[in-house]
Amino acid sequence: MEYAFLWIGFIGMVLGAAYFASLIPSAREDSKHFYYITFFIALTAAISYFAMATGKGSTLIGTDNNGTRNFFFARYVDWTITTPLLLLDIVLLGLTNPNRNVSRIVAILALDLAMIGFGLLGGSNGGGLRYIFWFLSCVAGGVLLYMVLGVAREAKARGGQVAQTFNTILTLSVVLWSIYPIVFLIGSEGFGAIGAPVEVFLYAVLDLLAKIGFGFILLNNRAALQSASSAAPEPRSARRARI
Ligand code: RET
Repeated sequence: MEYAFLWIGFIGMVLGAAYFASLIPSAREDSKHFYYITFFIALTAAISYFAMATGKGSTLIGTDNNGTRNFFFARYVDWTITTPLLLLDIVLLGLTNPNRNVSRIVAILALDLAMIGFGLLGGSNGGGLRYIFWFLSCVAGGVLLYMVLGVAREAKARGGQVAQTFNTILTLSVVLWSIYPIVFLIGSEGFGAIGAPVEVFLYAVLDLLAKIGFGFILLNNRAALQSASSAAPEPRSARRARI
């Protein structure tokens, strides 16, 4: 059964990627990067789902009670690539001047990689260790959320379409991203309260909403993307330096 859900995930990601690619030619030059990033997110997930659906994205590992379970490592490869790109979409929309916030962006991406990295260690370990890694992953995610809310304040101050679209995609992302650690905990990598098919189904729904639903909303708000990318005025010092 879980393989059927993996194929559905694959088809959803392919359709999403094709749709996002179809929007690229008509996108304005100064907001095209949003389209490329979002297309690449869907493409990466499609590859990951294909790997999992064909049995190449998982491996059997031992459980605490001497049984075995499927560990879907392809998820972590996918998330390592796609969650920083999702965050990049979010911060590039929210920040008035990304060029002058490079260290902030780097910190956000690094925290995200720590969150996924600890998750990988948790998911591939047994015993009590996995809960320690789960907790560390949540700590990284909590600090990440705090930093992203800082960007949200800036986006709100920009008003209009940018503030509105930002608010929608951020709310969607915060809600969906918070469910991942719960699925981890109740699934095969945690207590095992739900069966493998339910776990695979839940992750597929979350992934489709967090990537394709997210991209659909973002890329269909052209006005927001345009005003987000219209260059903020350069600081006076920079202008003077060029003369
Ligand atoms: C893990 C491990 C346990 C603790 C936490 C986790 C968070 C995962 C998240 C994943 C987001 C994935 C997305 C995928 C693509 O669409 C790794 C499950 C906090 C937030 C958005």
